[in-house]
Amino acid sequence: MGRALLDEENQPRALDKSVFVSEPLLPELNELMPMLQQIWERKYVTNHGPLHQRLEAELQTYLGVDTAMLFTNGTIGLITALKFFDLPPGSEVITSPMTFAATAHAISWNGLKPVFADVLPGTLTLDPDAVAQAITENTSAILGVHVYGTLCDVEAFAALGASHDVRVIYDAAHAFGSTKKGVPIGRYGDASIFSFHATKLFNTLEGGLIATPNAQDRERIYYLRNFGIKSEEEVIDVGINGKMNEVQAAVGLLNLRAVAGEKAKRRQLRKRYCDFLAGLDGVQTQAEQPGVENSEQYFPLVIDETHYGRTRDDIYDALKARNVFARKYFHPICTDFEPYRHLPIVSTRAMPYVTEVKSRVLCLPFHSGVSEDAVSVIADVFHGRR
Ligand code: T4K
Repeated sequence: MGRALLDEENQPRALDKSVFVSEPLLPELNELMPMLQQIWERKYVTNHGPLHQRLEAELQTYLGVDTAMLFTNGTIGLITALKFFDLPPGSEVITSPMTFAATAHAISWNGLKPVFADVLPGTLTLDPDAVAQAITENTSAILGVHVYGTLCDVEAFAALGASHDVRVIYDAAHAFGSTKKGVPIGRYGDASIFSFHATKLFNTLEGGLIATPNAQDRERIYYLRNFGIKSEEEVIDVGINGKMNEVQAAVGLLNLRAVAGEKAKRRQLRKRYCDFLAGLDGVQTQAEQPGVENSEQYFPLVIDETHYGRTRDDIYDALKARNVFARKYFHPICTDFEPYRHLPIVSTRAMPYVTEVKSRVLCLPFHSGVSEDAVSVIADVFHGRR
């Protein structure tokens, strides 16, 4: 038997077309084109245009909040939200290291000090006991992250915020449309910031939004978003340029109508994944949270080599060899990055749980573009089949 044939036989079954962790939900071009034509005819392309106004109003209703302010991306939304609360310069904001770098950067960009606290086994969200331990007289806010769409313990943080007189803010980049006991997630805490990046369930190509449960927040956030301009001759605040343009808004208006369908497909995919992962010792799927509507943003796993026999990296590499590009979100964690490397992680344990779990996390491709064939290739990898 020729060597070439042997090699071919030894090759794993790979997909012809690569599949990525995320794939943007995009409107049909025939629906988008007439909207673009209108924008071109109006020649009003940004600065709170009519499509921007419509999208903002629709999202305020969809998210069930009293203030909903669109932003050009989630990071500028986070930076602006922290600015909005006028936290004392140099004060401490407690957050999770298990997040995208933007969460910590937004704190630093405001001249505030990020303080990292441990996460909970099971949910991988910020541990309220570790946060309580991290609170000092210099703490001005808690910035929880609904990581992967798994919700923080919002009741515990409300209690901590009230008893220590600190703000409670949520990075809700992954929690679009989530509810807890029927209450929209943007109604918890002082503010929640969503991301509408292309990789998010609901996207405007790039985009973001600050939501708050208070209607009176709208006016100042409006000024902060637009250089602090009140009139042609008045600038009343130290604002930034955080405006979303009309093309982003047009994509958002169309995508908002498609979100329910995309979510339904992701729920089916979640079930397919859970079915073949069930019974695999050492492979933990996302925590089920009773009374919570999951945002269907990510499908995270925690892979424990001691029980499963293979590492997270073994699986990542095996998937990659088959053209399946899973991601190790969020490893490295923030404290592995140069700007935050010197900072400790406050924990109730001798060794922070996040430093153990970081090398076990993996997000599988999670969107309607994941074919049945891809699911079967991924199942083969987890079950050690060629
Ligand atoms: N807070 C949290 C907790 C966040 O996760 C994020 C963003 C933010 C705050 C900040 O929000 P934004 O300022 O971004 O609105 C991606 C996204 O760029 C980022 O938005 C997201 N979190 C983060 C978790 O993921 P990368 O560096 O992983 O992106 P990239 O380019 O590697 O894309 C991932 C995969 O998605 C690619 O393998 C292919 C696919 N993809 C990507 C893009 C850009 C597409 O199919 N089409 C595309 O256009 O950060």
